[in-house]
Amino acid sequence: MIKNELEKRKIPDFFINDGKKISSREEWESYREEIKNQFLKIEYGYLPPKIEPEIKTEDQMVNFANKARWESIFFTFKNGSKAHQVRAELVIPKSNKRVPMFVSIGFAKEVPNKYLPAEEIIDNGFGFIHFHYEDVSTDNNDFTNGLSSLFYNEGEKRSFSKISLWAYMASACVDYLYTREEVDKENIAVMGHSRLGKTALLASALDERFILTCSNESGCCGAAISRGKTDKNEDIAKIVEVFPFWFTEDFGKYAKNEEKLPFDQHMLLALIAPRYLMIGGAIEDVWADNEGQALSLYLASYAWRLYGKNGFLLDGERLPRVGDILDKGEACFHLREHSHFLSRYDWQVYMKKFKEILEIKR
Ligand code: GTR
Repeated sequence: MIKNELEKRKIPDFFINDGKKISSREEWESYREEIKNQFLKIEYGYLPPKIEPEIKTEDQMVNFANKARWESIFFTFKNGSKAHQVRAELVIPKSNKRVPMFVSIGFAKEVPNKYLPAEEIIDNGFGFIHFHYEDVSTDNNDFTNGLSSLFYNEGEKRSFSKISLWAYMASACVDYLYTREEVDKENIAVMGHSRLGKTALLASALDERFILTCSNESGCCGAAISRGKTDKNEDIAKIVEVFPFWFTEDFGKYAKNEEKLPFDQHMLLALIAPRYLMIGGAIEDVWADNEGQALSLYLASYAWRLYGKNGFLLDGERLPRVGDILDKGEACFHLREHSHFLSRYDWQVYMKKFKEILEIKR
């Protein structure tokens, strides 16, 4: 039962400002800036200052049986004497209507790739802009390469992290999509898996132009609650040991000290309200803490209710079971069979919801 699990985790109520429970949309909207700032300051670091990139495009001949147009987009960011180029792939199905899009933050450059079923996405009526996260900055402790090198001064404490840099690029993609007339600007989603699922959540919490956030198996420091982990789950101590560069330099002080955090991860999800949010889990992915992800959605739903919406609609008061697709509300969770992966099945669940969103808005 959800209630028992919540008691075990001992999660304070964070929908409280100055000792008073937040009870209206207006109160929440003024308080949410403070919550946002805490996540940036304590956990993920700030996004670097915005730079208008120079854009070059190049047509690709591969066009998915002429169903879509494919262009490579080169974003050149410049800061003083330093410059860095990130390449993204833009694929837009040919249509006489504006096309809803995914911003895909990916583990590989290639299109398609094992996590990006390009043709299936097109056939479902969606386009995408896809970039390889390590093209932005490498997934390690080196802050002197890539986009990071434009803002990083060696020896100084850094104000950003790898996750905040990747989120920065996701928003730069939206800026670019806004310049394209084929794009349905009201219907842009962000998609990320695992560490990039954490990135997708941060990107969307900060950028309200994303109507839908798909965060697949983001787990620890993503969708899952940080308090009350078991030995089998990843926790802050384990994550900062291996991946300190995903976070601020000081985040490690909350290792085995989670109760001192002035928030928990559900507040990050709450920042996405009242927009649509989909969280995915896999039953064998115990590391990511599926219960913690579901509890997080459950608690975050308070923010959706402030907008007169439902948030997460559970099936009774029980925790999700394998096979569940709990996608009736604005905040959704599905728990599939097997292990950690961004599968075709996950994409299908997310695309089905995206289509429903388009229907509702019509
Ligand atoms: C794991 C990490 C997780 C998750 C995953 C991934 O090793 O501990 O937090 O993000 O990597 O990104 O594949």
